[in-house]
Amino acid sequence: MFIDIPSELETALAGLSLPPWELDGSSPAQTTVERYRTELAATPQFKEISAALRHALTGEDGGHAVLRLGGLAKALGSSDRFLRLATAFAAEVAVPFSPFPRWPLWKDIGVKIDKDPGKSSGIGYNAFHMDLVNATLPPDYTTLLCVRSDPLGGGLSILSDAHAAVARLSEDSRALLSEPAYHYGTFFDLHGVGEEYKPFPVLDGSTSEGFVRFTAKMLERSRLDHAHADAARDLAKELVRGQVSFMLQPGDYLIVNQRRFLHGREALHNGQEAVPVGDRRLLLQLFLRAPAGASSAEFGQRY
Ligand SMILES: O=C(O)CCC(=O)C(=O)O
Ligand SMILES: [Fe+2]
Repeated sequence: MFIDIPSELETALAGLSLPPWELDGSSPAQTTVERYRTELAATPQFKEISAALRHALTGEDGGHAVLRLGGLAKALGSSDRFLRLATAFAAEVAVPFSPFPRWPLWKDIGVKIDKDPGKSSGIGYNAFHMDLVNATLPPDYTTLLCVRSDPLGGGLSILSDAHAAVARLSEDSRALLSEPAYHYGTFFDLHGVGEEYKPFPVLDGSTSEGFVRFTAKMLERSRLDHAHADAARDLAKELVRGQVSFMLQPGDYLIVNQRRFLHGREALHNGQEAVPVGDRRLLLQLFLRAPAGASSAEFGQRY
């Protein structure tokens, strides 16, 4: 679901000078959010684009969107001004926050040759997962802003409808996935995402809006018993069967509703060693929390 910015709106947005955001704890302060909202609301066609964005994320069959901010990225460079605009769009969807107390609001995902290739900023296949899978309250949305694509042409983004994949599984697999038999990763110094959930069930038995608490990375990195691992492998296969893939271009802003879609990334192209660090793929990541009890559509209409 790609959302283009009409040129009239693009011109108006490029002309805004949003102030730097103030933080209140780990989120932008309310004064900042209101200022951003007011400024954006005054631009032509903004309301339509904002509504389209929320519909893509929360409407029936929705769950993800790519907002194409490439024109603005070109006009503004990857400057603070551009990042403020992206933050303002994010704040239209839900509440931006950083779960990592010592890190800035936006976290760099660069390319590190020496890292576990299957993890964030590694060079390999980053298998289907949700972010902060082992927290009791994972972020409702994970968002990735593309600064640079892989200059060698790898690193397609992959997405899959988690509930659709679950619906294709056998009852036996679903029953196993509903048991608290799964665990993954560490939980350290995190903020605003509840507590460590260990062991967790992949399916919490609730509605279609419940998280499918899954990461295919646990198949290789966690010790799981045979039956539960097999069920998880079935789900991983169905996710791949239902996947869509696309290349994020500079300025593309991918927003994923983690209650509906799982995400990942194909391997970067071979030969990253030869690419200067400053030319390698670079994404910026930001997490969003939907206000308690409100769908995002309602959230947007309140302002
Ligand atoms: O590199 C990507 O495109 C995705 C990274 C990711 O999913 C993560 O770091 O959690
Ligand atoms: Fe991720």
